[in-house]
Amino acid sequence: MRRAAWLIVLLALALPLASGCPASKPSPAPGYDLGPDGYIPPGVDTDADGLCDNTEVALGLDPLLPDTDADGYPDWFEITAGYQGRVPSSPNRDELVVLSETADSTAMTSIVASVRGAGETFSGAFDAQIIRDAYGVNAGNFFVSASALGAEPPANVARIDAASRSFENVRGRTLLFSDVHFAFGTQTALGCVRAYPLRYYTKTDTGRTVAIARRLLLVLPAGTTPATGPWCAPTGPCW
Ligand SMILES: [Ca+2]
Ligand SMILES: [Ca+2]
Repeated sequence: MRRAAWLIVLLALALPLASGCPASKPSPAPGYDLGPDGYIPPGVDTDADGLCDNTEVALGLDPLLPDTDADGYPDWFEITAGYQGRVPSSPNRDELVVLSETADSTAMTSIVASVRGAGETFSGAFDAQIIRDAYGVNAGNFFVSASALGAEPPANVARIDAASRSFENVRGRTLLFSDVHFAFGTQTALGCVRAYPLRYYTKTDTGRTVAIARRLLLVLPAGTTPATGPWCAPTGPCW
């Protein structure tokens, strides 16, 4: 009797696996036709956003909508740049830095790093992320300079060297303020919306990272927004 009960339990556990449909398998959005056998062929991009249907279903995105969460940022961009295509607040709007596609356009973002010092020197480091379909450039192409500006409380820092982005002999819990500047300069205008993720690291003199500020540099033609677009489209076959 006990053996029969165990057999029933084992069968109940094995059946969903045998059918290939564990409870956690992502389902396509309502209205998407999986076909009679539930198979999504590779290389098909129904909404023509650069992400293949099978990728979108696997990530829980809508293969019929180029912008699943309707936040103005296309699915392909959010996935490529490490954001969440189903969360409208991602990318975080506080992280945006906006540059126009004109030679005289400049932009600045403020960085605040909270550190606890024991006499170390803390320095800032700019890092442009390289993403797919970035049209041959990244945030580094628009980077002009970064400077160490000030500290709070000021007495916790012995010396600030703006040009080398460093705060020397920091003692105690301290806020370190820096600025990062960008310019469109001589870059080529593409006439479409694009965006480049970047990081600003705060490191100790031994190279240990103590704070990371994340930013997204938006490059916009005149009169456009991420929501209105048009976005620069990804190239090549879907992935
Ligand atoms: Ca797609
Ligand atoms: Ca989106």
